[in-house]
Amino acid sequence: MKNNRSDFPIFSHSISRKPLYYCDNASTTHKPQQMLDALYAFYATYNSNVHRGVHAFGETTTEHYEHARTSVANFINADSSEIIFTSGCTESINAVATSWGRTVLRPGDEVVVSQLEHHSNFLPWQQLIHTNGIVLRSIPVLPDGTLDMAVAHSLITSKTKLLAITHVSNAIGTHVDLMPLITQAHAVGARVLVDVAQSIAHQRIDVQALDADFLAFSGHKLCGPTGIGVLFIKKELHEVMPPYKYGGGMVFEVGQVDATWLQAPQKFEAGTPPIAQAIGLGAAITYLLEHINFDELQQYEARLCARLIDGLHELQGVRILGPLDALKKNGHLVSFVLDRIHAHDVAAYLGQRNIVVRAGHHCAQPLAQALGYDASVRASFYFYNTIEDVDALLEALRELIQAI
Ligand code: ALA
Repeated sequence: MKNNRSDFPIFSHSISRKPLYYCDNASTTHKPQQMLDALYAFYATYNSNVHRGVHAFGETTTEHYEHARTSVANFINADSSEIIFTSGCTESINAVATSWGRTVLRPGDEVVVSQLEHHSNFLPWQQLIHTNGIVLRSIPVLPDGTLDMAVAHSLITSKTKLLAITHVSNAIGTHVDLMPLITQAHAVGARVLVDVAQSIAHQRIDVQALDADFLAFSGHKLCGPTGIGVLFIKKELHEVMPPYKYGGGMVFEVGQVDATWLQAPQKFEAGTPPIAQAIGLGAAITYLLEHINFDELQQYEARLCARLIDGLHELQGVRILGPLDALKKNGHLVSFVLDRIHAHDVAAYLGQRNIVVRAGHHCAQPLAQALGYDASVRASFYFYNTIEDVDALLEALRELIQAI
């Protein structure tokens, strides 16, 4: 697969002019020049607010902003009105919990999550225990890091009002088999939120095929800027959901004691939105669609994972987390723990060699507790990674383990 590294200025500006072995794409991806150019063009040539000025600049900005919304909608097979721009995946999920959750859920209603969730798809639902009296159920993980599907099916019942589930674990890379869970949730009348933050950059997502009611992701994990997220809300839910924030740009009419709102998406986008970031995200999606074959990408990343997993097996005292056979077929990240060296120390050591990985619980503490580790080292790949990145990582680990 073509690695397109020449499109990414960061690789020619690496620290101390040493090669950069960037294996932290699950945290954030790098940015292609084409996306940076779109940001620059906005600020340098037509910078203004959206949906307000009737001057030409304002109209141009609004056109670009709404074009970005259409690009996102087309990318996931949604209608533009179903795409809400937020500050990130975290805000997207919080928006659903605040608007839909607090309005609709009653004491005793059940929300089903899983032990794989990132905190951003766990804490907003946990808070509804205190505000709305809901019951939070969690699908357990098995020792190999996959979900216990038998228990999952027993947890989704007529009391379930929402299934809020990740597509791919950010911490250990497990792909969740979503369709059986979504089908069952809908059969009992529950709504479904899918957190695709960790899959959207690596495979094509179709909200209609998934039949998700809500879908959330961040822009910065698919070559877009930070500060932009997407919340897809199925059209039939727009009326029942009140705004979750209030201010300019979202009202139809304001009276002394109440107000009426514009239709979605404006209803959910109070205040000046992340204009540059949305335009940047649109450009990032255009870049990916023009340069990346997603089927090839998945196979390529899986080959990098397989090489890393095989190499780690040869080292002493390494525990690799997650479903290894599956990661070798469709993974893009590998998490592991060294018996005698804390993950933070490993990451710091690697960092000195310009090998960038993430260490910690990866904002998924319930998962770390279930699998019995407090911190892991995570290497996560994208199309610009190469075999050399994997080999540099393995070589550094080999030296570290020998030195201890
Ligand atoms: N959620 C991001 C990660 O998993 C930051 O690293």
